[in-house]
Amino acid sequence: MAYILAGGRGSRLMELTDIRAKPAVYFGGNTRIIDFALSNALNSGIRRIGVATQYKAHSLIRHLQRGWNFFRSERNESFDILPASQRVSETMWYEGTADAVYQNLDIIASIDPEYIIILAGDHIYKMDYEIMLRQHVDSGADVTVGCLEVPRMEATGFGVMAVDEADRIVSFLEKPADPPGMPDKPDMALASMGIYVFNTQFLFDQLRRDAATPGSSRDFGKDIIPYLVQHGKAVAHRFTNSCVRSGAEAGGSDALAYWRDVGTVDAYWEANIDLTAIVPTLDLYDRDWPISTFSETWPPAKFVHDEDGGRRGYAINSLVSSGCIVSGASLRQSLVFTAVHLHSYAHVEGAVILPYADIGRGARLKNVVIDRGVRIPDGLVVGEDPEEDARRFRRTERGICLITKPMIDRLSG
Ligand code: ADQ
Ligand code: ADP
Repeated sequence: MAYILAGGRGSRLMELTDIRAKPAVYFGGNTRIIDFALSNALNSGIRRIGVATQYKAHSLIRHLQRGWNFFRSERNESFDILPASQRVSETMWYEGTADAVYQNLDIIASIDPEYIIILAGDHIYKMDYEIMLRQHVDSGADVTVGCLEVPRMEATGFGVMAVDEADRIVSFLEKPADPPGMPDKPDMALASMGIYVFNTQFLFDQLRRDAATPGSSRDFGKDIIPYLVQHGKAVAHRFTNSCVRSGAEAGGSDALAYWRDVGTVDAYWEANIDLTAIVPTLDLYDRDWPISTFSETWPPAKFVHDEDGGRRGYAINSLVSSGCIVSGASLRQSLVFTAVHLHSYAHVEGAVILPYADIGRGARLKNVVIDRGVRIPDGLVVGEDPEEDARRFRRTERGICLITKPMIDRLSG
């Protein structure tokens, strides 16, 4: 069984997660972030899935119901959406990530899987979890923790581990201020991906023990994993290209495969814009490892180009989703989601435009993220005057502007 933690807000995405949880945030044209973990599970042969939700879960739950509700109990499959519903105590929502599993122990018990893989619903990657499960069974570990190498200075936001020759974890520090480097690569640290394989019965025992431990924050990274590194057998599973069954990723089987947290507006913009590269590292067209989703059916994207009238409608190095009408507007290095309209004489470059947005005549936009349904007024210019941009929108350090509906309303108000 795969159990996906999808309850966190992802507050560093700023206004993008004001109305939806991070796993529900749109990514890649017609998918959402959680579709990656779900598709990995499906492609790995897992047919029993639970998704724990909490923060602003409406958009996420609607997406899961529309797109992922096709599992059938008579085929021994299950798909459960598990919102925090105060099932254990009438005063407590999910506290930490471990609690988000603990509060549903009875539901997991009724499904009765032998092994359970705990996943995060907020990472972009392709991974065959069966390889991790096999390693878990072969090594006889109590818990197997997915991990990857990250630059040491970036590891402050991760659980950081040290391992012995057999990849048994010998120390684990959750979000250390000064992360320890790897013995052979002092500038790199071995970071937890926040994904874990357990024998279900063993996990149950640990969750009950943790729930009875005063002062525990009921979290995998803060409590359960550090405890098992001390008192049990915790083993690291290294995420490399050999964990991507389709083998589409370049750089040899030992090389680090594509994995992104997209936790900030900059990282989110960059990972989306990366898809417009001539050969992107993340292949969304991979038939061996499809990323499934719920997607509305719209007619094909339409481009209106009227040379005589001076309205040139075209897109260069861009992805344009179905339902879009690009009428006399130009797009460069942009990713446009479903049913967006761009009107004449608009020029857009380095733009991530979420569904149902409308880009007014003559607008000039550079390096922007435009939220769902935003109507960009005619003639608006973004990306040419940093101070003006910062006054009106959420401008990041690297100069990306996030534009949401309330920000546009304030412009005219
Ligand atoms: P964090 O990245 O801080 O650390 P955390 O906030 O614990 O992750 O969230 C992990 C996952 O659980 C996310 O998918 C989130 O949406 C979800 N989640 C958070 N709170 C939840 C709740 N109350 N109910 C349901 N779901 C919830 C973790 C590990 C680190 C590891 C990083 C890798 O603790 O050791 O390095 O993930 O990103
Ligand atoms: P502009 O892009 O000049 O601001 P419109 O938004 O009215 O003007 O669209 C111009 C062109 O885009 C139309 O002439 C038509 O070719 C195409 N278009 C707009 N809406 C539709 C639609 N619903 N179905 C098909 N084509 C459309």
